[in-house]
Amino acid sequence: MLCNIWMLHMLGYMIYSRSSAKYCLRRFVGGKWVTKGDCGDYGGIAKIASEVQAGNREWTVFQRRMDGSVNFYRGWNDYVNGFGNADGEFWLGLKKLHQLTKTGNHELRINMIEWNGTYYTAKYSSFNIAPASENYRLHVSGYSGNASDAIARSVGSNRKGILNDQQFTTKDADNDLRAKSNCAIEFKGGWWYNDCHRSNLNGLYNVTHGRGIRWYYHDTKTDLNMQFTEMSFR
Ligand SMILES: [Ca+2]
Repeated sequence: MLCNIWMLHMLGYMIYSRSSAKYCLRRFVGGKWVTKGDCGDYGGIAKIASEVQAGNREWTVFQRRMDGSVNFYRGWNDYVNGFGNADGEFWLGLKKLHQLTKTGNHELRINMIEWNGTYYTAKYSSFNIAPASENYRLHVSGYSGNASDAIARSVGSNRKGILNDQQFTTKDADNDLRAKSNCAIEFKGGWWYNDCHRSNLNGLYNVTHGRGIRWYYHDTKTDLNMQFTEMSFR
C-alpha cells in the first residue's frame, strides 16, 4: 500500500492512504513512535521529519474531520470551549484559539483531501481570532497554496461568501450577515459565516454542496467536497 499523503499532527503526523482511504496516525510519545490506524508502509516519514526540523515551529492542529464520527452541528458553548478527540475528529475551541493567536504573528494552514483522493492546501501568512466581545471574528491574509482562496477572496463582485473579518455563528448564535436567516442552521455547521459561505469545513460529513464539507475551487468555479480536513496554526 502506498501512503502518499500525510499531515503533521502536533507531535506526530498523519499519513493518508489513497488506495484504501484508511488513516495512519503516528505520534512521538515517551521517546518512541506510537502508531494508530492502518499505516501500511511509511514512505514519506523521513521527508516529513525533516520538514518539521526545518520549520522549527510546530503546527498546532485546531480542527480535524476524517471519518464523520463526531457531530459538528453544535451550539455556541461547544464551539467556544471545544469538542471531540485530539486523536480523531475535534474542534479545539474559539476561546483557546483567541488566547493562542492574540499576540505575535501566526500562520494558518488548511490541509484537505477530496473524496477522489486529491490533496489540497491553503496557507495564510497572517491569522488571528478576535476576543469573545467580537464573537471570535476571523482575521486572515496572505493566501498561498493549491486549493484557491475560499476564505478571503470574492467571486467576481460577489463578496457574500468572504469569511475573513466575519464573526463566528452557530445554530443558537446568529452573528452572520444574512438578515433573513441563520447561516449555521441553513448550512449545518458552526463557522465564520458571511451571507453565507464559500467554504464550510465544519459542515456535515459526506454530504455534497453547501451543507457538506465544502471548499469553493476558484480555478474551475466548482465546489469540492472533502473527506479529510485539518486546520492548524503556528
Ligand atoms: Ca443571520
